[in-house]
Amino acid sequence: MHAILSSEPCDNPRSLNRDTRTQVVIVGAGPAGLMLGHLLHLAGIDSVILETRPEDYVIDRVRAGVLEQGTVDLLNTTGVGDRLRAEGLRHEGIHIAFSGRRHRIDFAELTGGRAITVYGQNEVVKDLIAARVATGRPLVFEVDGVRLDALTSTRPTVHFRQHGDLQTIACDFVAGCDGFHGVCRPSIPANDLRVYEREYPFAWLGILADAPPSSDELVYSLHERGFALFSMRSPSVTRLYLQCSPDEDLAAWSDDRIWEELGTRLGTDEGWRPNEGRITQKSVTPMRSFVAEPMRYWRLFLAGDAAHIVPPTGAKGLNLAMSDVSRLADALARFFQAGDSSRLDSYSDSALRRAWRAQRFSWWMTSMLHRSLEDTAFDYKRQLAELDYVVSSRAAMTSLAENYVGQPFD
Ligand code: RFL
Ligand code: PHB
Repeated sequence: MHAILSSEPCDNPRSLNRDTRTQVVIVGAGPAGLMLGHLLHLAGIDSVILETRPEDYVIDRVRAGVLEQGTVDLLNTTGVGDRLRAEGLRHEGIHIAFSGRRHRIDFAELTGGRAITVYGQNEVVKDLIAARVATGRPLVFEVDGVRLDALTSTRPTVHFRQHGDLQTIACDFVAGCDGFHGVCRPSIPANDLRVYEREYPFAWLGILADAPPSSDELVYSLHERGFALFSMRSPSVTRLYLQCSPDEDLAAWSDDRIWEELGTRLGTDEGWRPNEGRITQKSVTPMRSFVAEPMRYWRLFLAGDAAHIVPPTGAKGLNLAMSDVSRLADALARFFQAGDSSRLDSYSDSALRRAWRAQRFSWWMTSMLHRSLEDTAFDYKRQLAELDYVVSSRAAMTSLAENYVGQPFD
């Protein structure tokens, strides 16, 4: 038998020397896992966070950029919003562009003052890692071979390797925050899980460029040649996306070709177009809608991309992950503090309700703004008519605005 140590604050929180016992093992140090660890810490609940990738990789991964008000409120009220308040860019609207014109959707006016904040996911992750390290609680990078055991008992175990050594942690609960390709969801027997899925016949080619944003707000554009999105990360960095094929060869996209295509798809008749600059990052992201139900298997709870994926057009993925873990932390706190398991029992249903609303919105934005090879001239005309309706009807604009800024976390 191995000695069992508590995972209370320890001398070297990035390394577990002997087998450990904790209340919650959190698998994955993305936004979901790190935020859950932070919320549990604030509730006085012990956890160990395990991550396969190195710390630098987790921080440098370029992904989401749009935070809903609910995510901003969560970061602020839990004491990790200092840099977000100083550096985040508050946006009270977006532009929708088609047929050579941009149309503004005024979120603040349509939703009673709600807004979004542009702040990179990697900055959120950096802030949450700093908060975790300051607590001295374990956050272990570069583990491998993570395996979950005894999930149907009241004492699950998690096995993994660290520096080649086999380790085991005994716990009360496992939180599967390990993203779409993680091990937690596949640890649930196939008969106990129902999966709903849709793949899209296109992807996004994304770039980061050292160029001051030429618009204060995001621009979502439908062009005959496909979708394009203008976004940003800071007053000197622009983030841009182009619809491309899922098997697109990045090597075929020189910087000149990327700028030309972005100018064509985003440029307006009045002469607005993105500023160009040095491209510092290029990647292709496939698009998929995916939901696994339920989000619980006995003592395992799934949260974030481990349970659901949305296409990025609605900017919902990171926000859903944050709303899941806020709900899960509250449920775990009630269990540990008052022996009340009712919120754990309702976690899956309530998280799925929000996830399906985000699925619907993300699918709708995606289908309205992208072109498929199978689409006919009729489909394009229908898309333009839908966009025309969306930017001219107050009811339609309000529906888009309400969904985009997101409901408060419940
Ligand atoms: P993550 O971020 O994938 O983190 C999971 C972590 O688990 C680790 N892991 C494991 N750890 C231990 N053991 C294992 N066996 C493990 N297997 C995996 C992984 O290394 C990783 O560190 O999931 P999480 O935390 O649920 O967060 C979800 C978000 O990352 C995701 O939904 C968003 O990035 C989606 N998304 C957007 N969301 C928004 O809300 N607003 C946006 O503007 C937005 N834009 C985007 C996006 C995603 C994009 N891509 C690249 C998919 C734009 C793009 C291009
Ligand atoms: C981003 O800035 O990366 C971004 C913005 C809006 C989206 C998706 C991604 O819908």
